[in-house]
Amino acid sequence: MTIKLHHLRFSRSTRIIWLLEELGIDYDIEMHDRNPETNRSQDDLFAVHPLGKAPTVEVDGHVMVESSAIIEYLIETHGDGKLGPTTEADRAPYLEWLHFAEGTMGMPILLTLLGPRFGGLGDILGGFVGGEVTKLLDYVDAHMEGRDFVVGDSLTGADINLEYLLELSNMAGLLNERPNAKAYLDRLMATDGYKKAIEIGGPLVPTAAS
Ligand SMILES: N[C@@H](CCC(=O)N[C@@H](CS)C(=O)NCC(=O)O)C(=O)O
Repeated sequence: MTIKLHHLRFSRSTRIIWLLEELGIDYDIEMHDRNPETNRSQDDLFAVHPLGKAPTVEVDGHVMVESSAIIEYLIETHGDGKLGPTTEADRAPYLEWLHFAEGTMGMPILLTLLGPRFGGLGDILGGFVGGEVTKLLDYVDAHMEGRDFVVGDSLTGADINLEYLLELSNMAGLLNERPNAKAYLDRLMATDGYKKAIEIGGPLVPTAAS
């Protein structure tokens, strides 16, 4: 049964296009647009899953949401040994980093980017979120010192999951003083798989040309 990815333009479902391209497996893709006024997903995505979130993937008879779970499942069941940890010792850090992206890092980064659109986060929430963002990005920057990939010596699903949040962080200038994280992001964005994903799904955020 063919895997079907529901891709919302300008969103983190781009990372699943990247994953599927790297895995080299057949898939169908259905494009969904954001509501031009609210920037939220619309009825066509809610018709697929009650949360109306992207990515949503139809796979093995299940309609699946949550990037980290989708990445873990697709690598495990359709990966043919690709993009997972290459040693038993890497398995724990691989799962940790794979889930760190959406589990701990996602919300503070997203709130930082969305805050200005909603009149700012205010002193209390803004202080909490700002402190988290500093801690999280410093952690990634320190971890990437002397490493090419977040775990092991080759690209894994954990790198693919992290890239989206690092790219958004970089757009907000948050990697300017974090050279290891910035160099890591640059390397990820230079991969053929990432470039192919952007070619298919479009950029992560609207640009003048899109
Ligand atoms: N933790 C979820 C977050 C999913 C999510 O919030 N996706 C955004 C796209 S970046 C979305 O669907 N936004 C549209 C909306 O919520 O209306 C994941 O990693 O898949």
